[in-house]
Amino acid sequence: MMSITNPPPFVTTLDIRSIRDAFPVLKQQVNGHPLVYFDNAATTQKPQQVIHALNAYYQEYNANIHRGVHALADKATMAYEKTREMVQTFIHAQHVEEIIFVRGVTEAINLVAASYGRTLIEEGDEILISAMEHHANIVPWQWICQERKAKLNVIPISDEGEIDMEAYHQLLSSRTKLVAVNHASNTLGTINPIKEIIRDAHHAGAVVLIDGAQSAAHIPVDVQDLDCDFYCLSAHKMYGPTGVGVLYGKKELLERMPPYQGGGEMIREVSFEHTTYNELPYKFEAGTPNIADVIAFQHAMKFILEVGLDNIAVHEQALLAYATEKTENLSFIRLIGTAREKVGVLSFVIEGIHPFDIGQMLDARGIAVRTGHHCTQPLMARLGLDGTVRASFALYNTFEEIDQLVEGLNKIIRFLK
Ligand code: C6P
Repeated sequence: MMSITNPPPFVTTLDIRSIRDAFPVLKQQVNGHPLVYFDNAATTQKPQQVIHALNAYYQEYNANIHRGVHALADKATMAYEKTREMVQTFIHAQHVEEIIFVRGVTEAINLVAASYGRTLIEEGDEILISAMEHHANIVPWQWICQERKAKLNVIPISDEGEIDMEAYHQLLSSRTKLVAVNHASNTLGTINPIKEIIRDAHHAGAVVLIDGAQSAAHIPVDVQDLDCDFYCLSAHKMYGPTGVGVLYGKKELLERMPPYQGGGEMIREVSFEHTTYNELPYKFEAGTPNIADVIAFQHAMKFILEVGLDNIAVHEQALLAYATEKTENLSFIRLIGTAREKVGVLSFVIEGIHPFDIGQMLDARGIAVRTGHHCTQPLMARLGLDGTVRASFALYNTFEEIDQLVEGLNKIIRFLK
């Protein structure tokens, strides 16, 4: 990964023109300007293959899965289960039944909190999160700590936006039962040293959940090598559809955990007196799932693998290095999040101008960024900020688009100051 003090040359190995061709949404004008889409940490755009897969399901074989004996049900079930196998390959899970489909990272974390947390966290236990977590990796743990009379501890971060590993080691103890941190921060871009975090948590006897919302489309993930206990993904941040995510969990843990929701599919046998549960992964997939979007997600992963995660990382790191250099040279910009290892997220503030106003003025030039607290209010409080402007990059972004962002910022400043 890139080090900001030692950036790689601004080159790419990707054929950006043909990649961009696959994304119909990028071909439009917004407010009279060609769209520059820099809101990829919120959600990425979808390639034609994914859109086509959604259409094909509804036009050709819409049917409920796992239940029917007819041809359409069979075809839909096979396609749905093929995505599970592809996720297994994508994150290198040992068993296919360790892959559970959920709505996204938010639901994955809520599932673990409700199931694992409610049964295996006890009074006096501690849960450890970092100061740069998304609300989705804070609120469910607050609830469990209140309910189970456990304590929520927070690992501090440096001003640059890196986890304070010394403080982490001091906070870890035999009372720590669960550590939940993100692989990469949505607000700062920081890539956290999760392998070390996981190893040390295991030494203390804690299980580890990794929020992979901002990493899976940018960094190769190998859950066996990481040895994490849970890993969470959102398909819509990986060029796939909204409403689909994955909870990976180690089989032996998932087997010990009670179901999260009751209903069809998650049962083995039901009487009015007693219910027994289905095997993994179906124990955690109650009701009719988001069939079309799960199937289409397969095509998003295929797209990523065909381009190659290593190539994607090189391209996005070059974009980040270029954008960092260009914006660092603007006297009015203060970059927020200058960790040594980052994904393609550039957060910044401009003294005296509200991030929302900058976002609106960039939008008037066709440039889409996100502004505000990015669902990390405690992080904003730690940094003493109300919010930031965030440009987040994906594999279809170009150096010219970064030039347009810089030109836009210069014009805003000339207009306002
Ligand atoms: N971050 C952003 O613009 P869902 O909404 O369930 O797909 O993902 C939630 C989530 C969890 N963790 C991290 C690190 C995230 O970045 C997100 C989503 C978006 O930054 C929307 S707030």
